[in-house]
Amino acid sequence: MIRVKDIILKKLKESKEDYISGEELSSILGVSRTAVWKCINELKKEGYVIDSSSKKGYKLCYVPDIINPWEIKEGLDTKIIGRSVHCFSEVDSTNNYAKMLAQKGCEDGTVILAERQTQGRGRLGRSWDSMDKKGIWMTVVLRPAVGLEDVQIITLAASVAVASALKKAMDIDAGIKWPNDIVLDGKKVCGILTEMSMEMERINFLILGIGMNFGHVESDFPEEIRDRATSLGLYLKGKKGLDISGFRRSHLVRVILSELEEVYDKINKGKATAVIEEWKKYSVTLGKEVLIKYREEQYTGIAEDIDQNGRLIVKQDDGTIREVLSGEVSVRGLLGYT
Ligand code: BTX
Repeated sequence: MIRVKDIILKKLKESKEDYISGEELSSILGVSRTAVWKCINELKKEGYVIDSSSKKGYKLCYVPDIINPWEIKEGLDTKIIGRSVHCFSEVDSTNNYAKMLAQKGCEDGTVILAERQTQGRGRLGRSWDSMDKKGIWMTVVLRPAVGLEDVQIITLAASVAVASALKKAMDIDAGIKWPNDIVLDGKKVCGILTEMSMEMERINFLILGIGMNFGHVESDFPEEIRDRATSLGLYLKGKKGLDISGFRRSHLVRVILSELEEVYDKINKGKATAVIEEWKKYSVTLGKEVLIKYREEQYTGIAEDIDQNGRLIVKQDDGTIREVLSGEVSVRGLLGYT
């Protein structure tokens, strides 16, 4: 539902350098000038800087880095992903909310974002630290037109979309640790959690949860993950001397959604091989020594390739070839595995 506040924001943005009077806003919207004034105050509380002049009206001077549907949708060039965007200041987990919406039949490409998650989830029941306003905590509901065998490819595709968005939006060269951890200088900056609902042997929907650390300083991370986690802010500062305040989460979200739509389209059109080739370009796994843990078993080997279904092909020291579809994969030199 489009709210009066959202329309006021849109009008202020359209006016750019000019003031727009309270009278004009109230007549466009069909609400009282007091209602307009209340909305302006709400926007100010959210961090928008709006100059108010009794003679000239209102002018937008500064847009904060906040997550709301207008900021996300403004300039979004996708057809499917992000047609519907839901934003919250707090949820338990955007994946949980997405699942609930998907079960109610929400459309393909619905996006859920939150400023903070109280129970952000990682894989295998682990937790995902989701600090208030410091990251992109986002889930996309997908209803792919492919079979179960391609689910893994969609997981890989999501990491390709994120890595290529980082390059396009922020000129950051990220790597992908199989299957879909995004790493910078050997530390995790983004994790992806894919969950699935099946019906009669076919995919009902996929829930693609993306957690990107954006503005964290080192002390924002819990001590136990500090040596393995990083944020875009930390990376930019250390690597390029840049301040993250020059970037907007909403812009990065848009570019991720746009890149995601591109790979999603390829998969739906049966072009999974192209996605796999792209994944290989970003890989920081292939050619490295890996430690695989799957249930009670544990072994090491060299990650040689990924196959057309997205399985990691590992060659053990004795020459045995193993195909890894799930389980815990540590890559020597990354995320604390030495
Ligand atoms: P994972 O199981 O690969 O990673 C979880 C592990 O990573 C944790 O056990 C911890 O060691 C470490 N960790 C926890 N929080 C962070 C963090 N912020 N940065 C770096 N390392 C961390 C990866 O799971 C999948 C994460 C998906 C998160 C998204 S956020 C939006 C969506 N909603 C939700 O609940 N989960 C997904």
